[in-house]
Amino acid sequence: MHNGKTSITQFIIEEQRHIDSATGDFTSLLNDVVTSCKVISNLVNQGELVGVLGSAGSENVQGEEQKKMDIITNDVFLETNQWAGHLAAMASEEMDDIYHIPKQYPRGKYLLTFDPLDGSSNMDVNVSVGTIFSILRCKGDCQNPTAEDFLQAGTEQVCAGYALYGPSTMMVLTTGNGVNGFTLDQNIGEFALTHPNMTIPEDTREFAINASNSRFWEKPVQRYVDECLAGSTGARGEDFNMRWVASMVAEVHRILTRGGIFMYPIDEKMKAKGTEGKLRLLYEGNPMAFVVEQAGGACSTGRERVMEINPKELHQRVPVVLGSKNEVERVVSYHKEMDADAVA
Ligand code: P6P
Repeated sequence: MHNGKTSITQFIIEEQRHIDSATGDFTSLLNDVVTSCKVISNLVNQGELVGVLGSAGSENVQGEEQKKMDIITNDVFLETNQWAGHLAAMASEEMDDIYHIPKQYPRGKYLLTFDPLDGSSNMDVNVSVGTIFSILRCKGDCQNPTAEDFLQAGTEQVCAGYALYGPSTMMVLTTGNGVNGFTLDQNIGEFALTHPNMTIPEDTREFAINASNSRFWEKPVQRYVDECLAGSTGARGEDFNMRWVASMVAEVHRILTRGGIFMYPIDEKMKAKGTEGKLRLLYEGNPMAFVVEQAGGACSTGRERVMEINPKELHQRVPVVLGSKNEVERVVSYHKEMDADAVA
């Protein structure tokens, strides 16, 4: 407790009591993740003062251009989380294969997946970026983990959350016992509990989607967005607002704060390329789905609950429709109608 607010350290210790068979390992691991985000926050806030903007001149496994900060923040996570003996291995958007804990360090019973700097292309234009993380139990041979050990449904997550590097740096996390938000007090370098028990309103009049892809959308998505755009003159009878930050963490945080629906659906262009979506299941879809569901929202592919997907590969992509429960359910119902018509 400091200035009358609970610190994230105290909160995590109290949370540990809700996790079966949790020992100090979980608490210490989560505190190391928090430390990683503090280091990244400092780098993000300094930007070009420390020469971290711009391209690294390389590509990640997704074939996407890597920014310098993608690599720098990935290294921060590895260095901060590899030594304490809580992890069997790590996996990240920025690494082709899983990261084995170096032999000089003990191995633990947890697995950590993360997107170290989601929306990193926004760094160069000084727009909010974030970190997304998810913690799983290693159910296989923790001394010799493989990529297959990470292929667990989102319902198996022990903890998930994100850090948002915005006007203030915040961390939002869940261990399956609701969602809580913390703001970094830069004066003392500690996160304070500022947003207890975050919940998503079941209804919203605000949608987020990259409308430049509209010509590729499937009919249910097209129908939903058209109705939003028609506003009070159309089927919904109410006007809608639109947002698109191109930073999933910022979108999800806005939705946790005031409701909304965020969509990165599968489309005809992706189908033609044989991909399932843009976002990655293990370190974007599942952690955000856990947080959103724990806050009373919903997260679907449009056809199935994201957290029930059984992953087939480490960097598997997934369509995402998440946010205010009633709006997600409406989009799902439009998919059901279309799929039923297609079969009839
Ligand atoms: P687009 C960032 O690259 C990201 O993975 C998410 O954070 C964000 O929601 C989405 O992709 C933005 O995609 O196609 O608008 O650049």
